[in-house]
Amino acid sequence: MSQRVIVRVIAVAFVIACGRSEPAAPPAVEVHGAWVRAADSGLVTAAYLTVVNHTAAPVKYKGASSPLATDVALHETMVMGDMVHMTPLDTVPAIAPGDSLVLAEGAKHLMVSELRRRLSVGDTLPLTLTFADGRTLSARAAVRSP
Ligand SMILES: [Cu+2]
Repeated sequence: MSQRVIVRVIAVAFVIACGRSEPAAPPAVEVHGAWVRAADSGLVTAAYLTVVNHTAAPVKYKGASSPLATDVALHETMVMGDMVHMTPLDTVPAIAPGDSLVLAEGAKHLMVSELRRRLSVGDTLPLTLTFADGRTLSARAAVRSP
């Protein structure tokens, strides 16, 4: 191969590399469908959402917080006969690759304590989720009627 051809091959490779538009990297861990029940200032409410793990490694939920609440804790609702109990969950299993952590009515949920202001329908509640690997995720939960 002559010197000239090599230069040309390199130039073409350079053009291809630069001309290719970088595809948007898929979000590694995503929050879907976050919503929270409307409630008055000072009260307790519940938030629901789904965390989807798109990474190749398990992701472990650690905690959540909101600037509009004193405390945000993971709870589980359990129905025993006609009694409904809620228990704080200190730990949940890691979310496997491709799997989700689903927080839904009558099941796991985020207990949002002592709202610093009223949450009205149409409003949003900012939430920050933290994970064991140090990753944090921001979400805005849409306020829905109770
Ligand atoms: Cu609860």
